[in-house]
Amino acid sequence: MARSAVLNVMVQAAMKAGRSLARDFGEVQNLQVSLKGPGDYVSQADRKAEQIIFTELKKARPDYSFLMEESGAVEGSDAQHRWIIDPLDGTTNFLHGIPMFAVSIALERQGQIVAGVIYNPAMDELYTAERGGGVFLNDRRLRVAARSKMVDAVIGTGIPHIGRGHHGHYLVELRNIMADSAGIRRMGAAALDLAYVAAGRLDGFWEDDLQPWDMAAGILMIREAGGFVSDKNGGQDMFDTKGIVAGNEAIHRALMATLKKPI
Ligand code: 2AM
Ligand code: CA
Ligand code: CA
Ligand code: CA
Repeated sequence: MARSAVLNVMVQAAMKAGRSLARDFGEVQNLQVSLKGPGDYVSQADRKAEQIIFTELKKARPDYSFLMEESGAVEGSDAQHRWIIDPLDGTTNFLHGIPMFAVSIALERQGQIVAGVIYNPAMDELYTAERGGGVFLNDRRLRVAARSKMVDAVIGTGIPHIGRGHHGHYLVELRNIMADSAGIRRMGAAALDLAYVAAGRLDGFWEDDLQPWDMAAGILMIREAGGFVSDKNGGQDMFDTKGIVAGNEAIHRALMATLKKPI
């Protein structure tokens, strides 16, 4: 399927930032690193990638607004359109030489996510989605996995640093998913995890404490792959509640039920 002009702009920006990340990944030991919060590191590589994306998108659509992990919100004259950007999802992996990291860019129009790109330069995997147009990994159209039983399902999650204070019910949830599923994966890059749900690699995913830039592109991808995404209450308020549950229809329903179980 042909990409729209705006999706092409996003792909160019993500790949240019991805090439910068790939170069820095080759010499991570030389990067300056600082700690922003509990378990939340940032490096020159994150900032450089964000600057590349900002410059590319600003050039192509000068009026649009921005929400970026490292630089925050930048209001444009067009408040109806907003880019939501994670320049490097999986910074901890990146800094440890683990090739599970990605660039994530989403476009929101009037509060609705209409396009998304996630690019893992280490594996050269480019995920693209447009609302109503499906989701692709490189040139291949994606569908969520067909497995319908939790006992067969591999479920992704992110384990929050206890110092972030949002973990609440998390250890109980972890225990119950350990009991009900075929296995749990913790890969350390939330945007990629969501892309993996869209690709049918993970049957489901849940996490409690994510930011819009971790989720925006991946949410669209899962929907376009025929999957279900909700917040922890079953609503669509993922950005404000920070929680997300995803899978095909059956696994999403089963995950919601397991996540509500007591110990
Ligand atoms: P990041 O690498 O872009 O910071 C790792 O636990 C996963 O959770 C990554 O996708 C990471 O994104 C994300 N994450 C979201 N909020 C975080 C936080 N406050 N601290 C660390 N990782 C966070
Ligand atoms: Ca971060
Ligand atoms: Ca992130
Ligand atoms: Ca990041």
